[in-house]
Amino acid sequence: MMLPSVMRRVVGTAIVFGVAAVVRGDIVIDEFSGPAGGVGAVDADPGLATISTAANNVAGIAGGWRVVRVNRVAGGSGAVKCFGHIGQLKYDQTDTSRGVGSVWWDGDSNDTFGDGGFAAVDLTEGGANKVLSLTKIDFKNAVKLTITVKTTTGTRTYEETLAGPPFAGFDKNIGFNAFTGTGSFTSVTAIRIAFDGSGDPSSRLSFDSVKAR
Ligand SMILES: [Ca+2]
Ligand SMILES: [Ca+2]
Repeated sequence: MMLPSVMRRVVGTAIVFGVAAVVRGDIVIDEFSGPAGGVGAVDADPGLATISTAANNVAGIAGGWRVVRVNRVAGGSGAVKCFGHIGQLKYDQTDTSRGVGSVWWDGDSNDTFGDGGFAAVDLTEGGANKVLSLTKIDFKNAVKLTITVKTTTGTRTYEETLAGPPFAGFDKNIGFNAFTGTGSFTSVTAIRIAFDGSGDPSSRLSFDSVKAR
């Protein structure tokens, strides 16, 4: 277990994880606003065993660490990339490469998701928040999303394939009650958003922030 980290609120004052919420407002998991000069994950090798992982230590995000990880698995001639420090989370398959990727927050910088976890936080803010929101989504063609939320009482997951012509600029709000599995959003310790574009070399996905609201 890592040291408690700080989540920033759009409305209200910053609090330490685990402290009872007093002020209602969005809870920001990550707005991808830094760090300046941060690094992303880039994998140009179509082999399954070659994977790229990058971690950034960022004040104010969930657990203090953001990890991005990509694996180019086939296709094309380019790299599969995932960047999270450029004002958005961007997953891209250049030159028709195919791959999978993910971004996660679990309180440490290693390449394993969910081995640790940050101090439990109530994403519902006592029931005021109902959804996990990916803001200003921009995607092209088919990308399967798998969101995993670890809690002190179990793991919840949500899956959806975004498919179709390019879409841009909408907020995707996913109700906490749409996640299957066991566990309460009142005691969240780690979050991962995985992308699978392996079936569509022309797919890409980006969004500006992840929030509970
Ligand atoms: Ca690879
Ligand atoms: Ca970890």
